[in-house]
Amino acid sequence: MNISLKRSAVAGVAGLGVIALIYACTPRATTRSLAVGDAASKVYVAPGSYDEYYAFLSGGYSGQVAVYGLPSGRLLKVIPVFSQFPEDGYGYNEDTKPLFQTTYGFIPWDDSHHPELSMTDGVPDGRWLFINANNTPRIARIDLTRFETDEIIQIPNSAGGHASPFTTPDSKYVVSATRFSVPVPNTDVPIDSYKQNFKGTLSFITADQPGKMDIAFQILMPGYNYDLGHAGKGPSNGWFFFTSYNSEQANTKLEENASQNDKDFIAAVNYKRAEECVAQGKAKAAPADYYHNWVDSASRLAKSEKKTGVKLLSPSDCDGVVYYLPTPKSPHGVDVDPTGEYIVAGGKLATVIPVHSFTKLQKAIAAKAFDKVIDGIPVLNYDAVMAGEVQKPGLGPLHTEFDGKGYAYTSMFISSEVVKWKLGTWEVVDRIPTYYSIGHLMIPGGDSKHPWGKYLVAMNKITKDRYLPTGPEMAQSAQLIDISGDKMKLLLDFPTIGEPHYAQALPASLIKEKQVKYFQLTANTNPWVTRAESEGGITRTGKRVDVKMIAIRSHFAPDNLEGVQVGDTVVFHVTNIEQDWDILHGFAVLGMNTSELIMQPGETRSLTWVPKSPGVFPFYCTDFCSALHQEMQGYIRVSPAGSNVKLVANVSKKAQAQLAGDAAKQR
Ligand code: K7E
Ligand code: CUA
Repeated sequence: MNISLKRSAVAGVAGLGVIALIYACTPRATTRSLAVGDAASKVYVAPGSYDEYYAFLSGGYSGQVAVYGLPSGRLLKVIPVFSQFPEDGYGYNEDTKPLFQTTYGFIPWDDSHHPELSMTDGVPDGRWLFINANNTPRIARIDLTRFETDEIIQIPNSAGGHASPFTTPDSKYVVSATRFSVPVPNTDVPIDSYKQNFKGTLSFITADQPGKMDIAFQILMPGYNYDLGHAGKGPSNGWFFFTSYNSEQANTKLEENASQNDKDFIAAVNYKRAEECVAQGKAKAAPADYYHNWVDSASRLAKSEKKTGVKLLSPSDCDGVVYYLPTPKSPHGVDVDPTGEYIVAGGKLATVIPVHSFTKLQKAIAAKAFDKVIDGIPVLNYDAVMAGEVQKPGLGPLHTEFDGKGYAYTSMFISSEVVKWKLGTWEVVDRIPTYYSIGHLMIPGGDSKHPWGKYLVAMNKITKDRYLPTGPEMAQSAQLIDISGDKMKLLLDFPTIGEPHYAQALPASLIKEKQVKYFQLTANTNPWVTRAESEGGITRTGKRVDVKMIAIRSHFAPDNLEGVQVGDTVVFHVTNIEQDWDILHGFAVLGMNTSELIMQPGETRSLTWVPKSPGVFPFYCTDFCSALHQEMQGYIRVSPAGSNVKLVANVSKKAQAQLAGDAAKQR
């Protein structure tokens, strides 16, 4: 959700403003009484005990992912994805920098909204988590055996990768639809030529092979704003649904100008049909440059490749590939129920929750129940595809998830509540206030074929007084709600990082036992690996000096270096030769212009340092690793340019003996 919507929702939209303000000012007193009784015991996970679920919350404008345990709401880890992370050197060290390569150059930040778990047969399988970059459209893959970002692909012909990276039930594709329509390809045209020149794209990206993500094809769409998406499943497997707004095609003051039409559209995409058309050569080869970046698993070095060209499919060249489902008033979320029959939209300015039927959609297509055709896309008749409308659900429906027991839960941004309703009868059966202005909500597996319908996490937008105040910006928040009974119960608030848009969660048992504990030193193919002290040293190539070092409790070796000169570029390659779980070392040198390195066990990391003045500069381990951690240090001497100080790295007696032994063996 963007700021302008927040503003209009809270202060502007005709007739709703007053109600919004009333809801938004619900006094805190009533909130206290809601989390009573056995709530505390339900979220209490005793010290040393594990949580039942892993939850992955988007970090919003932090660009990262935060991992929480549920039900405790304890923060377990921040996984850096699209933003540099000095805590472990991600995006600062030489090894991971290529992940941030784009056609716009090196980008150290983005805004991430939607984490999405990989699935097998429509159920989260715990292999990967995908997440989108909203500003410079990209999709990242996180490996859940290491909780690390392994791959980032840029999406060309796109601007605002918001409807992303929702996955197909087999994880064959993740998608990205452009939020902002732009000229395709992007060229210099007057902005007010929007209607003629601006287009949307829906991108299908292959995702089932780690390290090999690629743009399979793009579908060229009318110049609307594409907002969110979800794959079909079961009977609707092979289809993808995307919401769009601004069917008015306004290019200024969208707040008003894009809220004129009574209905906008959900694009129903038959992507199996798209595959056929692409195979038949009906897509045009279009120019497009983009980067694909991935981590090589043996060296743990990120690589970057520039790609050119995409297959661009126009709906008018492939009949049956896209249909429009009319949907009231600027829809935001689109969610498909576990059976795959119902397609639920969240019309953020609508007063009902419209539900489309996949069976009726197929019938309407067969009967050609079209109201009109836009750019080769038939618009299906609203009544012909409508399964039902949830009446009087509240105000500002945004997102819906499912409990697998026949109920749906919709977040209501303006009236700040979660509304539970029954699939099929469309009756509202329960509602619970949230504090305040809820955005997404999430049930573990709640957008899949198999929800684990015990908890719901509400992620709140304008939650500004749930915790001790912290200056002009207060803590963002999520709320945990018990949905195991007939009535929803508020259990817990917990603060989040950045702005928590969407989240995903799954039972801890699906990934807990698969965790990598350390990297095999013998399998490390980094060209600068140092597997033993005897392999360390210092070498000069012109003005570049490379230092190979080991780190082990509790020393670096070598730890005294001389012969470096002002004007040199020094690259430290430090290998953590520990082969034990959770034994990490760090590395930092006085005056460096980057973050520390953190080396996981068995891993090599490289840091570039350009000394600017003569002197002796200490370096040290930044990660407390043993009782003698504070002894884990060294010095590097820097002499003036042209000095005749010899290039040396000290070698211990033990390493000398090792070297002598190796030499003897070779004789
Ligand atoms: Cu509704 Cu970006 Cu999915 Cu925020 S988005 S809420
Ligand atoms: Cu190694 Cu502290």
